[in-house]
Amino acid sequence: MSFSFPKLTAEEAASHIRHGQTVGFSGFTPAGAPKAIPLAVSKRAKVEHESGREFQIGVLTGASTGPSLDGALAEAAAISFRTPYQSNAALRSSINKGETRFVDMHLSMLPQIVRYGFLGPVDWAVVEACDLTSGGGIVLSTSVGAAPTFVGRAGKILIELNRRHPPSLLGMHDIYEPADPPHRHEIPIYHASDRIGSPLITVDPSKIVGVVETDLDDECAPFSPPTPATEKIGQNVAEFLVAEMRAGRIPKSFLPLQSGVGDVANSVLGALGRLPEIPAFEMYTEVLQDSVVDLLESGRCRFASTCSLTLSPPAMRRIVEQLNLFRSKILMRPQEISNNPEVVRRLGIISMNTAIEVDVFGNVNSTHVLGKQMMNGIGGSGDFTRNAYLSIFSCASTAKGGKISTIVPLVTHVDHSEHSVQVVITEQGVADLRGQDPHGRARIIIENCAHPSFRPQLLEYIEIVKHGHTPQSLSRAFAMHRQFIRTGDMGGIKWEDWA
Ligand code: 0RQ
Repeated sequence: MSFSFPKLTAEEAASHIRHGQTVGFSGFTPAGAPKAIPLAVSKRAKVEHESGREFQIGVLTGASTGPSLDGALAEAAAISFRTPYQSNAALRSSINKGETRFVDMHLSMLPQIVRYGFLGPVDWAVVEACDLTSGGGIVLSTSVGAAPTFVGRAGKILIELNRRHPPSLLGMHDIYEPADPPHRHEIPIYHASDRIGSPLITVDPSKIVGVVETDLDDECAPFSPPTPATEKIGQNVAEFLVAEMRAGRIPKSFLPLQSGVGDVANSVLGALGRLPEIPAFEMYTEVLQDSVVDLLESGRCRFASTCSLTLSPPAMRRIVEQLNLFRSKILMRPQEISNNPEVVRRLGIISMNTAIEVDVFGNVNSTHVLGKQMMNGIGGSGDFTRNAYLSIFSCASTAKGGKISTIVPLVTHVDHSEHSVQVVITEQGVADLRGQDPHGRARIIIENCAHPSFRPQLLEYIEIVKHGHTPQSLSRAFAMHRQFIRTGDMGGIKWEDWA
């Protein structure tokens, strides 16, 4: 398609953005995030800082982004405020030093929070597109995220037209923005594949200030090779789901799956694809990783509703080369729909996310190391977990070379409470918490999921603190963490020293 908007260099586009403004960038994970304009903004920030002038912006995106956006802007000390999720080392460091204010938010809620004005005005929307019309039609690239809301709310819009993604991606997006209360209706999705919206975003063309043309791959990080622990976790999850099917608690046609990001999630999906007893399934998820491309190609996954194609460049090329096949099997939705609690509850999603630590009662910490250092953020894990038919958390039973037990007496930060977490899985085994009181939960989690080197001390803890509906000792609950801070090891604890 053709368009009549001014063509700008990235530097010209960046020169429009002023200190103190709030920018809503497209992208959900590095997929579909602008790359050239934020990089140019970061260079500009460095120049301003060298001249002794302030230059920082508020950054809103769908979720995390890549090195050219979060990475470059954080390294240039150019982000004053960031929400809702991130996973970049430089930005993480800036957040943990207190230099960037970070609001960790459920991803499904961000668009309406922006629309309600809770975060103040959005000055700019900077959006990556694969096609554009003069009438203001924008075909997004490899994610939807919160881009429809950002362009709707923003005073002005800059477009990065990325030629690496073909205009024929048209038809892979399903843009639907719910009306705000009191006018909101139910979201009419009854199957993962239901299309309810428009294939493109339409904006007031007078808001589009210019277009920067690029030709760049998404900056999605490659996966680490599977470890024995991630392989075993994947196998444990897959075998648990088969047993649930045999017991009649999951229908023979199966239920749609949501899967988080990272190596564990990739291994789980690989294992599910390999088990012949699990029928071809659908996904209703927020992030589509490389393993799902294989499953869609082989027919093991019938359909994937997602918010982003978080794929390595080779996996993305496979999609583009077989667009006719994949167009009928993938739909990208805005995050307030891909992660919508109403739809997750209705479809009966099986959610599978990763924990940093889990306590013996089933509370999960997904975000904070030792209760204070932000890792990435809650992301979409809460949207799915709280509303899932079956909510599963997995992680390796130890971290940092076996010095840390991921099963602890009490988590140092709660993202998912015991009321939402139904199943915990490590490489050691499966703890099915359904119908268990806190005493039962503690035994099952310790015996089935804790590493053998930490199991005796955790069982001893439960023996010592056996009274109360939830057996707990306020003086000892963080002893393992406190000992790790002192000695670098959670093991060999003497509970009497912490009374
Ligand atoms: O540290 O990177 O220095 O080696 O945490 O841990 O085991 O590699 O696991 O990459 O899958 O990430 C929860 C962070 C897991 C992620 C989390 C250290 C460990 C390592 C990473 P190193 P692993 P993963 C969909 C859903 C929240 C958002 C979410 C996450 C590093 O899955 O951010 O679910 N989830 N979104 O060594 C100290 C412990 C530790 C620990 C692990 N107990 N104490 N360090 N580590 N456990 C996606 C979106 O929402 C977009």
